[in-house]
Amino acid sequence: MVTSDSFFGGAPEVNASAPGRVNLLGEHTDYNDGFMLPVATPQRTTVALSRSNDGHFVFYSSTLDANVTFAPDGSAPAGFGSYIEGCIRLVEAEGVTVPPLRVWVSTDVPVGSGLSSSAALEVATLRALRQMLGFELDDVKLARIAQRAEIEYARVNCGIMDQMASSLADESHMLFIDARTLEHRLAPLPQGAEIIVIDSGIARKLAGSKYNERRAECEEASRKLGVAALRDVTDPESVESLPEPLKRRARHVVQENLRVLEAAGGVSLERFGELMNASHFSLRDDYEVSIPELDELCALLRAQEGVVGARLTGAGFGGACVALCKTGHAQAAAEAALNEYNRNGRQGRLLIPVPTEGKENNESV
Ligand code: NG1
Ligand code: MG
Repeated sequence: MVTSDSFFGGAPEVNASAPGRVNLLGEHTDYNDGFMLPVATPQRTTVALSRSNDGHFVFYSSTLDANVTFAPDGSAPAGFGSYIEGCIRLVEAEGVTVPPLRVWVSTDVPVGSGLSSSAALEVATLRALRQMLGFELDDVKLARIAQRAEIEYARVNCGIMDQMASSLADESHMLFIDARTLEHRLAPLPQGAEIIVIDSGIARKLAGSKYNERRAECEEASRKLGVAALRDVTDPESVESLPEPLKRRARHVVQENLRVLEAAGGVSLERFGELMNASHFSLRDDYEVSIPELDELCALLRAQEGVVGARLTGAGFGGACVALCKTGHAQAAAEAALNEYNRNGRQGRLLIPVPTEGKENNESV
């Protein structure tokens, strides 16, 4: 593995970082112009930059131990380089001159677990570019450019939640986001709350196609209801007139937005847990994006002492579950749920609270 010092032959010119995110409530609402409540992860991605002296762009990922090199009029091959190249090209499109750069990336945000390592990479890259080149870019505009990098260069048709969260959230607050206006505010976590995130170990292979299918179903439901987006449904009963499966898809989105608005207004830890459970059942039964492993993992988490609610987080079809519990219970609850879940050869793993090496070695047996 190449260290930052050896990659740059000394210290880089600048260094910036950005977190991943875990969404506590408000799933499949961002592309419906709705509301959500993500929190920043303790895991972060760091991007270091220096001007290149051979006229080429060189990107190195210490996590993948891979690098890409290309000329200024060329482009990065598909992979981690396209996220970085997208950020550079879109900053250039804003009128900023970007010289050929050496870019070093390091992350402890798990890739492919639904904690949005891609948004962390985009936001950290844009922060590093802003710092090095000194252009004006507020944090909301930065999130928009990051989202465009993902859509146009990494070819993932994502909503705005991940990039807004990575750009503006912190670890000890929820970030309330209105995906239509991009209005946002930090809201305190329910009093006495601790977060648990466990990766189910099931990769989200179907996510691409089903994700887009759900987006299309929501658009069709909006058309039939005569609204611009499901966010605009004012009478929740009106969705019941839709044909199947649009009725259940729309019901999920409309009710999920109501749950977020209630939670963002400030509720007890117990009530927040109920809203998370309701979100999971709605994602399972109406939106149909859960899988048996996520249902089981959530049920195991709910059964632990101190846990008030659990749900799948992210798009579904695999990936992670998030739970809220009373302060002081997270470690024990997560370990107990994981031990049970992993009994039949499953590969579940704790993401939050972040396991320390020592703890993993000493306590997991
Ligand atoms: P995940 O599954 O965490 O990557 C995806 C979308 C979000 C949002 C959620 C569902 C991407 C990159 N992100 O998140 O914008 O729509 O699903 O709430 O596709
Ligand atoms: Mg992503």
